[in-house]
Amino acid sequence: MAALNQLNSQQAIELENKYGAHNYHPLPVVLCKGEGVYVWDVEGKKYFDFLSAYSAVNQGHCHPRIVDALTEQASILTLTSRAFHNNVLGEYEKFVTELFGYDKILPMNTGVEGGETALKLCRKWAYNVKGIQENKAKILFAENNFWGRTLAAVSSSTDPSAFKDYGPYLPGFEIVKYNDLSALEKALEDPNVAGFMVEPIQGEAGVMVPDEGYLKKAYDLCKSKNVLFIADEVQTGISRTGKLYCCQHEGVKPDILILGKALSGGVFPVSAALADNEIMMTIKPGEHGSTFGGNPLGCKVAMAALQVAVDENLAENAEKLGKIFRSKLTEFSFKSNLVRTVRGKGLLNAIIINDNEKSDTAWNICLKLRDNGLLAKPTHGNIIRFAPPLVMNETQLLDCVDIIIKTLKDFEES
Ligand code: IF1
Repeated sequence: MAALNQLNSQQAIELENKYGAHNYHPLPVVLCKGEGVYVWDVEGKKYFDFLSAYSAVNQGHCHPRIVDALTEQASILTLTSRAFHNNVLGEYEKFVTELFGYDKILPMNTGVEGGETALKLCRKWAYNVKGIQENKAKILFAENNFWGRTLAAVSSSTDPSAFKDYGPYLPGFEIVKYNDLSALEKALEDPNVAGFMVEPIQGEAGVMVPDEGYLKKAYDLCKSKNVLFIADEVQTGISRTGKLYCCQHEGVKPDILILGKALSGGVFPVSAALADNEIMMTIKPGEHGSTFGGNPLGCKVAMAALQVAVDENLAENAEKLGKIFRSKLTEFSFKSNLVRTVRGKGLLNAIIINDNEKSDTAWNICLKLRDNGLLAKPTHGNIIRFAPPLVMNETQLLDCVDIIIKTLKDFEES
């Protein structure tokens, strides 16, 4: 066996298969370096990254300003726990709440912890502010949602691959059809409903973009029934869709905003729930938290990651390049039997392959894309998500469009 740090792809994959849980089915490529929009495999092949670690690397791989923030703080103070104060947390909390326009932030680590925090805030608010009877609060979720892998998250899932054999499930969760205002209006008739948690664009479901105005009307319906509108912007946030966060496209300020992934630029796990005081102050000392939540290392990284997003105008760039991407791919789809639909917002896009969900066409196209130097992965069956780092320039984007179209054409003709 080669020394561990000179493994070839096959050897690295074999180690993962032998010693790691088989809870993923990765594309067969072994990456060892990332820089900006590029990643390299252990054989030295260079790729455009068109997944960005599911929109965690919006700022590009190993952004120097973010890595510098990490390395500098890492030799000063990494973790104190919240048993004590630290000199970075307050500065971070001020920075983030002013940037996003909220009274307060509850800092956590992973996106799903952000979601869990939002739901606990919603239930606390239900009993202590709205006045719902104890243990009677209900929270609505959209069909085909995805917000993580905890038992609460899978209890709200409609995807058997996410929830099967993980029962019994958390009670008090109800499902409404996504992008369906009458379904939401009907569900809101129940006075025990305390919140509606929804992705502004459903990522895992296949980049499902709701009708223009859906978010605003859904928000208004919730307000009319004194129900919290909770936006899961773990994947759509931090400039990905062409705004700092996606609800801003419709002028909606969620009652609770959940952030993760690119909040730290993919350098360190950092997530958050943001809310104003009426909601945030329902959790008292000792009623929620986490060992690493609000750690000084993550706070420094997140401040640098957010500053990069603002300073490098990543939202405007995503808006501009996303329009070019969708128009080029849509133009191609008119002449192609392979591509049925192109959809997305900013640089969160997807193509729907003209084949059934169970087919491996999308997977095989992604293998060809890999051979042609671009990494992407299907979400459900026949949908390929395209989400490059937001630091991509127009020339690189056009090169990627050429790779994608060439690959699709070759595939169609093969
Ligand atoms: C996996 C999917 C994407 C998310 C939204 C919360 C979370 C996620 C909208 C939880 C996480 C990740 C999880 C990762 C793959 C990826 C994913 F394919 F699973 F569904 F992006 F679409 N809200 N999504 O997308 O954040 O706890 O993971 O930090 O579990 O395979 P997390």
